[in-house]
Amino acid sequence: MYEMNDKKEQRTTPLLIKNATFITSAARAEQFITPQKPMIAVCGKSNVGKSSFINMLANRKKLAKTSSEPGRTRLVNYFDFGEFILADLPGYGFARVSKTEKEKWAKTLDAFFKNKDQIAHVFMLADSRHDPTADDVQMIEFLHYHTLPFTVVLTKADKLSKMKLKEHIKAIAADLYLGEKNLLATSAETGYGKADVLQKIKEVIEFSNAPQTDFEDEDDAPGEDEEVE
Ligand SMILES: Nc1nc2c(ncn2[C@@H]2O[C@H](COP(=O)(O)OP(=O)(O)OP(=O)(O)O)[C@@H](O)[C@H]2O)c(=O)[nH]1
Ligand SMILES: [Mg+2]
Repeated sequence: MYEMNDKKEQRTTPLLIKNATFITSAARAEQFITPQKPMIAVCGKSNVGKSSFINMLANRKKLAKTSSEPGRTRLVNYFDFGEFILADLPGYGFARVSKTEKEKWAKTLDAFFKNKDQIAHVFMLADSRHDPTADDVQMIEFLHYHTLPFTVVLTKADKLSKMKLKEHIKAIAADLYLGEKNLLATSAETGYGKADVLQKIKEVIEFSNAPQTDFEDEDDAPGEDEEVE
C-alpha cells in the first residue's frame, strides 16, 4: 500500500531537464572525465539511436550529432544534464570498419567501464524491431560481468504498431533473460516512453545521492571478537 502511494508521489514530480549542454569528447582513456555528479552511460550498437535518445531527453534536436550513416560517434561524448551527466558511447557492431578500428573501440569501451565507481547506471539501447544481436548479448554479458546496473532501452518504437511492440518487448526480454520491467520502449521521433526514462533517471540520481551504508566501518567497529580498551 505504502509503495503504491510512494510511486504515485514520485510520478507527480517528474525530473525537469532545463538546459543540457555538451561538455567534451574523449578519444582515449586519459581524456575521460571524473564528474562530481551521477553519470549515466548510453551504449548500444551503431545506428541504434543513442544520440537521438540523448537529444530526446535534452529536448534538443542537435545536442548530440545523429547520422543515418552508422558508426559516426567514435568518441565518448559527455553531456551535462544539470543533476546528472550523460556519456554517449561509441556504437559497436558496425561491420564496415577495419579490424584495428574495431579493436580501438573495444579498448575505449573497456577502459570506460573499468571506471565502475564513476558509472551510476547504463542505458543499453537495442532496436525494438529486431531480435538482440550477438553483440547486444555480449554487451549485456559484459555489464553483468562488471556488475554494472543497467536498463535496456528499446529504440524506434514508432516503427511498430502497439500490438507488435508489446510482442517484441516480451520476446526481447525473454531473449536477454530479463524481466519485461527491465526494458523501456522509447521513440526519439515521438517522445514515446520519455516519461518512463526520466523516472528511471530520477531513481538513479536519488540512489546515487543517498548516503551509502559504510559496511567497512561496521566491520571496523568493535565486535564480539575484539576487545575494547
Ligand atoms: N523512426 C525513428 N528513427 C530513429 C529513432 N532514433 C533514431 N532514429 C534514426 O536512426 C538513425 C541513427 O540514429 P543515431 O541517433 O545517430 O544513432 P547512434 O546510435 O547515435 O549511431 P552511432 O553514433 O553511429 O553509433 C538516424 O537516422 C535517426 O534519425 C526513433 O526513435 N525513431
Ligand atoms: Mg551517435
